[in-house]
Amino acid sequence: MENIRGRLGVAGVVLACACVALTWTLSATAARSVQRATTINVIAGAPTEFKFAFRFSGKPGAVPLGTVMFKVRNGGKLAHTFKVCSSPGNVNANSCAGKGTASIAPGKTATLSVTFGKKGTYEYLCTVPGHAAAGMKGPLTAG
Ligand SMILES: [Cu+2]
Repeated sequence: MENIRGRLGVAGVVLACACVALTWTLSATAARSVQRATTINVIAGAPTEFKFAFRFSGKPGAVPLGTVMFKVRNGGKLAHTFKVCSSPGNVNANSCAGKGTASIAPGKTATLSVTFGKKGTYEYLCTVPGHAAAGMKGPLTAG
């Protein structure tokens, strides 16, 4: 009887260790996938007030499929937003359905996470009335 209890105790310790190791492995995997998301720095209001300047790591205008984190700094003198349209195709609209930042005051920064699920050319624009029409828009090619 003593012997069985002893064995169960050892099995319990081994199981506990396995659980800790598994938990550690899962959290390490999650952290790695978060780090893998591409970050693209964007400056609103540059090089002129109604433009966006991007810092792409690869080909200009190209974004990878998957999740992209846009870090948008307002380098202009007016408030701006940064929005990415959800449907590829029309890249010359002045408004669209999509995901965008709230208003970003001059000198402030906002982040926008966008998941590009399929290949295509997606429009980005500023949603402040008149800004996209004045030139604050352009294409991003995913995939
Ligand atoms: Cu704007």
